[in-house]
Amino acid sequence: MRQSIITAVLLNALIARAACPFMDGNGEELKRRTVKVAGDDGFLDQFTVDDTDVYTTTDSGTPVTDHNSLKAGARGPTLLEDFVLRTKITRFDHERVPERAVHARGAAAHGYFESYADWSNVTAASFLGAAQKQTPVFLRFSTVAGSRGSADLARDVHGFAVRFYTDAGNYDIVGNNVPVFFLQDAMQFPDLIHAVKPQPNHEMPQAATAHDTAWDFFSQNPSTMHTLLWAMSGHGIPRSYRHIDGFGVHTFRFVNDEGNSKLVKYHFKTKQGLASLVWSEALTLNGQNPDFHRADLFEAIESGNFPEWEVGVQIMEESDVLRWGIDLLDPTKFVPVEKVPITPIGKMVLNRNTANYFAETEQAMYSPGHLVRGIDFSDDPLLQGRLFSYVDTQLNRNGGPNFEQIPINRPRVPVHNNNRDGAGQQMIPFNKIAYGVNTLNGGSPKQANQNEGKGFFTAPARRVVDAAYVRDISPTFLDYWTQPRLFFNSLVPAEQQMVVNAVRFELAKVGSVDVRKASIAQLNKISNDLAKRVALAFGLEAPAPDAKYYHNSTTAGVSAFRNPLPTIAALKVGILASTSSKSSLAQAAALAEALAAKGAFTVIIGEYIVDGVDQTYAASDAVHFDGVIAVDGTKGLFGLKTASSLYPNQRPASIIRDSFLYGKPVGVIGDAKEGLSACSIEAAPGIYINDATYDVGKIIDQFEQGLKTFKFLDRFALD
Ligand code: HDD
Repeated sequence: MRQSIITAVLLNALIARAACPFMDGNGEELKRRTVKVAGDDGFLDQFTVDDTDVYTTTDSGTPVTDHNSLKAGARGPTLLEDFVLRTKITRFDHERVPERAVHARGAAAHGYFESYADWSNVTAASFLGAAQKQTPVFLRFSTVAGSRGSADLARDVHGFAVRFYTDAGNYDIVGNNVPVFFLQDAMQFPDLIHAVKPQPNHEMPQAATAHDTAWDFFSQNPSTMHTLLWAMSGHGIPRSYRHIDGFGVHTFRFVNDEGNSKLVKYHFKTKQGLASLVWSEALTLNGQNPDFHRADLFEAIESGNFPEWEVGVQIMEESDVLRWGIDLLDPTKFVPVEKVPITPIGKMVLNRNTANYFAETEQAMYSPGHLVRGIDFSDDPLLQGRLFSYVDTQLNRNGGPNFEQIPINRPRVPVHNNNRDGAGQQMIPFNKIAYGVNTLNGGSPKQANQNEGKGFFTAPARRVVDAAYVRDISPTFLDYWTQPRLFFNSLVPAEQQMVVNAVRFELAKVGSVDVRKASIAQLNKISNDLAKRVALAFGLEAPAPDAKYYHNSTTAGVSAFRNPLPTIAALKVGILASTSSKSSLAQAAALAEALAAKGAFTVIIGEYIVDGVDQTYAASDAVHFDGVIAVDGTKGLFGLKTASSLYPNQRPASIIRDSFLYGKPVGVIGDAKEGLSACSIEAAPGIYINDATYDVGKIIDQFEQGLKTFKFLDRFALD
C-alpha cells in the first residue's frame, strides 16, 4: 500500500506510540492521548477536560440546554433572566488575552531533555546531575515582529524559548535562532520594537522590516548590524522550526556546589540540519499557507518524526571575559567555535504536540528570571533589563500575579512562600502565618541554604568593580562591524547573494533616500563588496571602501547552506501524476511507498481526487514541497495548449518551473520530460531525468541525495 502523508502520519504514529488515539477529520473525536511518550511525566493530565459523552453545563456546573435563549414567547424578546445566555456571551467576550508584545506568532511542543552525563563538576543544576536524567521541556518557536495572526514565513529572527521543568524548579532559556542580538542595553528595546513593528500611522507593513522606520533605526544604531545580517541571510526564513538552531545569546554562569563558576553560552544544534527557503518561496508561502511552520512541526511530531537538538555549552573561565577581543557581556557578539569549542551536554527531543493551543502555547509565560540553583546570570545589560521586562509583560497579559499557577507554567515541584492572593489565585494556602520570620509555624516556610534545602545561590565569584554610576556604554562594546564581517565572510557565495538580495528588497521598500544611503554606509563598514552590490540596485554611486574593520577571517557553523541535511525525515515530496493514466497512478504509488520508507512525506497530485490521489493540482504549488517528481503518463498536462477547468492554466508546469527556480530537486520519468521542456529546463545538478523503464531504487537514491542537498545553489545568479 502506498503511503501518502496522511497514511504516513497515522502509520508512523501507530508504530511510534502504539495505539495513539489522535485522529483528525471524519467526525472522529480528538482526545488527549493516553499513551505516554518519553519524558512525559503526565503532570498536565490532571488539568485536562474530556467533553466526550457528557451534558453541557454552565461554568458553575448546572446542566443546561443552551442552544436557544430564554424568550418571552417563541417570537418574543430575550429575557435578562437568561443566566445561561449571559454567562455564555460574557465568557465569549472575554476569551482573548493581549498577545505578546513581541514574538506574538509562534507554535510550541512538549518533549524532554536528557543529560549526557553528570555535570556536577561544573554546575549544581540538578537536571544536569546524572547521565540519562530526563527533564520535561516545553519549547516555543516564534517570529518577533508579526502579530499573532501573521504569517510564518516573515523574514525575521526566530524565538527559541525552552522551559525545563526540573526537579528543582522551572528553568527557562529564552533564546533565539541566531547567537547575537540587535542591542546591548535593554533601554533601547522599546525603540527597536517601535521601529520594526508596523508604522503607527497606518499600521503597515505587518511582520516585516522592509519599511522606513526599521531601517532608519538599523542605520542609526550600528549595534543592530550583526543580527540584521543574520536575519537577512537564510536564518531569517528557515524551512521549518525543526531546521533551526537555538542560542541562549547572553553569557550565563554555571556554578557548582563548591561555588566555583564558569561562564557559559548555550547552543542547541538541530539534528535535522540547517535548511532555509529562498525569499520568493517565502513570499508565496505567506499567502498559500501562512501556517507552514506550525503545520510542519505538528505533522512531524504526530507522525513520530520527533525533532531533536544537541544541547551544548561553550565553557569559559571567569577571567576570559575580555580574552578574545570581545566582551562576553556584549550580546551583539558570539564566541567563534575556533576559540571555544562547544561541549555537548545533552539532547532535547520534541515528542508531543499540545492538546490546546491557548491553554498551553498562548499561556506559556517564559522569563529569563526563571532560574535554578547551579546557574547564574552575567552583568550583560540587556539580560539585566530582560529580567524586569518579562514578569511585567506576564502581569499585563494575565491580568494578575498568579500566572505561574496556570498548568503550563506550574513547576513540577511544590511552591511554598508567603506570596498571597491576587486575581485568579488557584491554591488555598492552609497556613495563616504568611510572613517570615515567624515562630508560630516553626519558622516555616524556612529559608534554604546551600546544604539544607539546596537553595539557589549567586556565584560567589561575581564582583562589581569600584566605579562611578554612569549612563554610558562600555568602550569594550563599541566594535559593531568586525563580527558581522566574520559572519558574511563565512557564508557561501550564493548565501552572500541572498543577503545582498534581501537588503535590496528591504531597502526598495524604504522611501527615504537618506535612510537608504545611511544603511549602505553602515554595510560599507562591514564589507565594501556588500555595500557596492546593494548600491547598484538603487543607482547609487559605489561607495569607496571604509576599511577600518575589514578582515579575511571566517568561522565555522554559521552558514545555513554549507552542509547537506543528515536526514530527509518529514521532508515533503510532491509526486505529479495524472488521473487519466492508471499506470501513472501506479508509478506514483510505488515512488510514494519507497520515499515513505525513507521517512519522507509524499503527496500525490492529480487533476481531481480519486483513490490514489492526495491533492488536486488546483490546490498544489511548488512551495508546498521540498522536491517534486513527475511520473510517466503526465505529458498531456504540460503542453502550452493544455487548458483544464480543474486547475489554473499551466499549474502542473508551474510546479516544475517554480521548483526549479526555488532550487529544489526535480525528477521526471518517461514522458514527463515534457514538463522540463515546457519550462525550458535542461539537464543540471538536481534535475533527475529517467526513462519510462525506470528503476525505483535508483530514482529514490538520487532524489534522497537531492533532498539532502536541499537547495541547488548554482541555479541562483551571482552579481
Ligand atoms: Fe524578549 C518575548 C527572546 C531581548 C522583552 N523574547 C521573547 C520571546 C523570546 C525572546 C524567544 C518569546 C517567548 C515565548 O515564546 O513566549 N528577547 C529574546 C532574546 C533577547 C530578547 C533572545 C536578547 C538576547 N526581550 C529582550 C529585551 C526585552 C525583551 C531586551 C525588554 C527589555 N521579550 C520581551 C517581552 C516578551 C519577550 C516583551 C514578550 C512576551 C513575553 O516577553 O513573554 O517581555
